[in-house]
Amino acid sequence: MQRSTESHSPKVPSGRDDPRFREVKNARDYANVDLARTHGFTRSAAADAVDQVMLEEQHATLLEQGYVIIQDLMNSAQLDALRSNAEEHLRHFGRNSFEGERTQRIYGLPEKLRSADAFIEHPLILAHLDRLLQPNYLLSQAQVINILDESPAQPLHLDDSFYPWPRPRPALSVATVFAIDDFTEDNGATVAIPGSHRWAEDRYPEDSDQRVKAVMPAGSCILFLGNLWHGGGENRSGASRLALTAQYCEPYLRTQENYFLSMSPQTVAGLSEDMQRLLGYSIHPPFMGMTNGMHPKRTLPV
Ligand SMILES: O=C(O)CCC(=O)C(=O)O
Repeated sequence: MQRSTESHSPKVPSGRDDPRFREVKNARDYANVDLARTHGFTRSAAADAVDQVMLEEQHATLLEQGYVIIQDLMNSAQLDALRSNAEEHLRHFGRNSFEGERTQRIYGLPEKLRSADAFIEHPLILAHLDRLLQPNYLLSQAQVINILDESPAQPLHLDDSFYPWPRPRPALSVATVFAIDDFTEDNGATVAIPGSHRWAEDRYPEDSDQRVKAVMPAGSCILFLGNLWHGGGENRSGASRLALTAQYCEPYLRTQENYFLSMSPQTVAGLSEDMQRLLGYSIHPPFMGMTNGMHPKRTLPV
């Protein structure tokens, strides 16, 4: 028996005057036309309110050195909340010398630790990212890192080296490391090589290169470009060093953590606009990130 197709026939737009119709003639139109229509970059109102003079000074330092240390970003209540939430998850040690055999890491923070949001979406950090990356940049990964006493230094590395464009080039990602404990000379403060974000592909750190330790009080942060050589420091202090790191990448790149799998839609629906955007509930024009031809936010429960 032949089935009737009448009820399934699509509504055909009436022609070029139909507001739903967008003409795409060539590659340039194709890249600029918002085929997903509702991708609009929802700017963070809090990031817009940041002191622009201070932001400009920090930005200039960041571009010059490849990093900037920003003090007093988080208050003691935010640090305490993070510390107490993290405690129950600090069970695993690194699986290799890069992660650190005497280093504990918590992955998947946006699902596990609500107290991490205040670090990940800090308005000043977002204001910096707005200057460094394209709209709708993504959270690539976020971790709590606890470097235990007697941990050797982590190998120096770049955070965006797995994207296969030869250096020198602009950074494809940007990272923070927040001090939850004070970072001191001997407890594993992040180590960076100033200016190394300008190095070519075939240049590697030598002993003679200047190294800087991000010695800073708890609540401060080192913000750095993904093409800067850096690593966790050696800890010989007799105590552990707790930190939170978040990495952000251009909106057209694959993220390190897959938040679509590690986070339930119910959890995402309850998050701020900024967090939703960072977690990939956005469109990079013309339609990267769509779900069934729609804006991915339309998949979230209301
Ligand atoms: O713990 C730190 O200070 C830096 C960690 C880091 O760079 C990394 O694990 O990729």
